[in-house]
Amino acid sequence: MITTLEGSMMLGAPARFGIAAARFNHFIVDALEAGCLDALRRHGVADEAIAIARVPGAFELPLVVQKMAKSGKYDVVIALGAVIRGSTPHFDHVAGACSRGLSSIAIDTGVPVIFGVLTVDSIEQAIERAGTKAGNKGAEAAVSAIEMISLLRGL
Ligand code: INI
Repeated sequence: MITTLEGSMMLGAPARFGIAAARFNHFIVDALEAGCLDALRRHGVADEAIAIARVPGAFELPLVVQKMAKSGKYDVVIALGAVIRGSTPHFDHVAGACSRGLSSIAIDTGVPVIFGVLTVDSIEQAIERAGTKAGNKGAEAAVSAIEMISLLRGL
């Protein structure tokens, strides 16, 4: 018989959620944060189980996520941000450093890190993913966080 290990969307025991949110492109990130909080609450997570840290931009997310992950205070850390290519030469540096940093933190600490960072070509694409026709990446991040906590508890 095959044993299938997968996370549930219902958390049996309470869990603590750390969120790190970038201020850059805040009109987009605020919508991701609202979607993330709404999804957590609708899955029964109490506000007291959520802490939010704010950082200047996506480039700063990995350091703060690392400190949160190492603190022992959170079962998962969700990173929220929006890196928009637009006309800035910064894009590849910021998006690359952010995604590489975040993925290595999860591996190094064993604490799941959820990538709720939009990396898009235009503001229009960002808006589509921040609560309009392509859903809300922040809400998806919240659901992924719950699934990862549940999965890791069962491994
Ligand atoms: N930060 C973002 O979060 N998104 C961006 O699109 C962005 N662009 O394009 O420049 C951005 N830059 C700021 C960066 O994250 C740092 O905060 C800044 O360089 C200071 O270290």
